[in-house]
Amino acid sequence: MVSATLLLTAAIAPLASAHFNLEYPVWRANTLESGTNYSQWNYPCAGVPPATSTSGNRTDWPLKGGSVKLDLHHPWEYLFINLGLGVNVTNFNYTLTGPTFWNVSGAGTLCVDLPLPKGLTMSDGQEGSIQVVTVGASGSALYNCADITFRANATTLSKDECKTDDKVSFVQVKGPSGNSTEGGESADGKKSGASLAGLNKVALTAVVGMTLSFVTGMVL
Ligand SMILES: *[C@@H]1O[C@H](CO)[C@@H](O)[C@H](O)[C@H]1NC(C)=O
Ligand SMILES: *[C@@H]1O[C@H](CO)[C@@H](O)[C@H](O)[C@H]1NC(C)=O
Ligand SMILES: *[C@@H]1O[C@H](CO)[C@@H](O)[C@H](O)[C@H]1NC(C)=O
Ligand SMILES: *[C@@H]1O[C@H](CO)[C@@H](O)[C@H](O)[C@H]1NC(C)=O
Ligand SMILES: *[C@@H]1O[C@H](CO)[C@@H](O)[C@H](O)[C@H]1NC(C)=O
Ligand SMILES: *[C@@H]1O[C@H](CO)[C@@H](O)[C@H](O)[C@H]1NC(C)=O
Ligand SMILES: *[C@@H]1O[C@H](CO)[C@@H](O)[C@H](O)[C@H]1NC(C)=O
Ligand SMILES: [Cu+2]
Repeated sequence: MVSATLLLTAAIAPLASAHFNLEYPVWRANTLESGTNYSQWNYPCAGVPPATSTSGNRTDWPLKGGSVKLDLHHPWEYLFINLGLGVNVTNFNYTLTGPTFWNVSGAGTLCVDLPLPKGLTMSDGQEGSIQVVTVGASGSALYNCADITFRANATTLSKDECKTDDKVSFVQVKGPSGNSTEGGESADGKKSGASLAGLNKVALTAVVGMTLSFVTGMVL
């Protein structure tokens, strides 16, 4: 007779080892938990409704952009982090991983400070949602969302709270034109602007360690 523990472990293991956690800002719901109807396969937010004034959580996020912390479980994936504005977002039409998306290698914690796209100015109290999409080699996508309120008094996570594991790294994936100029200024921190623009002109493929540029470049 096979023990109940073994059966349970076998049933849970694929779930626990797959998909991803959105650790910060706090996700709408734990979409890895069993016994819910949520599924990370479901566009746009795993089937989880947005926070309202009476239910769900909203994280205060800085006006110029903030931290996003993920726990990734796959050997690698493509990553899109998008922003939509409003209380009940249906259109996640700003990219925070622009101009395209990232190729992330290694399972573990990825934590980045993401500036808002150039020209997007938020005011205190405005609401929005962050959508994180990971895409596998076959094109299948997983979704999680977090609801935020832009706040003048909010800060990014501290360096201690926001650490990317050594084994986790990412590169910006090159766009079809091979040209990043269009919308390529998403990292609009004053200090990093020049170096990123320079990189964009050369090649976008291997901006490894961009995390550092973001961290040092953000003026918040
Ligand atoms: C939302 O916040 C409440 C209160 O702090 C907490 O108990 C709950 O776990 C949070 N929900 C999620 C999905 O983290
Ligand atoms: C999941 O959906 C089914 C069918 O609509 C429903 O009966 C059930 O109560 C839902 N479960 C939860 C936890 O919401
Ligand atoms: C959000 O908008 C969608 C689409 O318009 C609608 O179906 C849904 O009921 C809305 N949810 C809330 C909480 O207002
Ligand atoms: C994004 O969508 C919102 C809501 O649909 C709209 O107001 C805004 O103009 C859009 N922005 C861009 C850059 O498409
Ligand atoms: C992304 O990285 C994976 C693993 O290193 C690699 O197999 C894949 O070809 C990469 N994709 C692109 C578009 O560079
Ligand atoms: C920031 O301001 C908001 C609204 O004024 C307030 O609710 C919140 O407690 C403040 N947070 C901090 C960290 O001061
Ligand atoms: C790249 O962008 C520059 C500046 O906008 C433009 O002059 C050039 O034609 C573009 N090249 C390609 C291959 O799209
Ligand atoms: Cu998975």
